[in-house]
Amino acid sequence: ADLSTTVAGVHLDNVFFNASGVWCQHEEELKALLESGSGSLITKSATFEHREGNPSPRYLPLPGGVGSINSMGLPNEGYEYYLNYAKQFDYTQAKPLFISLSGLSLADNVKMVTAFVEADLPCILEVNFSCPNVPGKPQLGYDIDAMDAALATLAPLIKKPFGIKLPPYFDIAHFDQVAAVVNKYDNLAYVTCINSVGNGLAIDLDTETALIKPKDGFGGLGGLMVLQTALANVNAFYRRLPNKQVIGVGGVVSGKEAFLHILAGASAVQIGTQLKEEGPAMFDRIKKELQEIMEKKGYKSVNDFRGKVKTL
Ligand code: RRO
Repeated sequence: ADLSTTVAGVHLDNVFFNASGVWCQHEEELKALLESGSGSLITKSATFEHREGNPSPRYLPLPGGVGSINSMGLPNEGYEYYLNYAKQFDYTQAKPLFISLSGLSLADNVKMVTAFVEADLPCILEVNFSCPNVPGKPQLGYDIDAMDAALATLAPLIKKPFGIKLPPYFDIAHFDQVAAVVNKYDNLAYVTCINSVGNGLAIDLDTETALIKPKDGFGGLGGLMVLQTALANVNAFYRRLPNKQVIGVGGVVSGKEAFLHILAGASAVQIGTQLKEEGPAMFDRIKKELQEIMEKKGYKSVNDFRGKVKTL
């Protein structure tokens, strides 16, 4: 079966890539993604300056395989590192490069975007409006007017197709309001749904202690426990953004959840927690599993079932 797709005008040999933040802070990790079975790769969200991030422990898988909690706090090498990576990237090989930007202010996003635009590279920018883990910095995606103002500045600067990373929403009115903003910007080509479910608290029973150190133990939840929230967000935006695309992320551990994301409307599927736990060899396994499901069901390509979830 054909797992290829197109996002923001670029071709991916298969729908899978890493969720930004996982396996993508340093060149060695990005190299492993390039050599893996993924269809693409995206870099760790960049800030204007290098950041160490929050104190450790700051990421843990949760018992029982239900998912993970993280409060990384945006550790990254600073945008110039990723700009240099994008400049030396071999665009003749098969995988397109996505670059995630997460400025701590609109001014920082403007400076970073401007530098990438001036470099005139064929990579695709994904602006992260949803980091839940920087103390004192609320997620922009939960302030719809601020998000609109940021897009009003950034979309004309970027000019070509780009994407944004959204937090999960839990109310139909919010789906409507966010979609109305997103639909105002023609070159905003896709939304990536969802970032981690912000500010959960994982506690160990025996020690009666929070599992991670930053923010009194509060951190973003990912993995299987967020699957249905992710599917709802993918489908809500798929239905409301007829001229745009959705990248699905959240709760994908096997071919089955990837199939469900595509059925909900995803044009590509990113994987975070499971990639962190299993490593890049995961991509070959999950491609095989998705292919087996498609063959059993008689689907020849992902276009045959994308967005075709039935309702009662
Ligand atoms: O670095 C992080 O703490 C982080 C980011 Br920027 C994000 O967007 N989502 C997340 O779960 N962690």
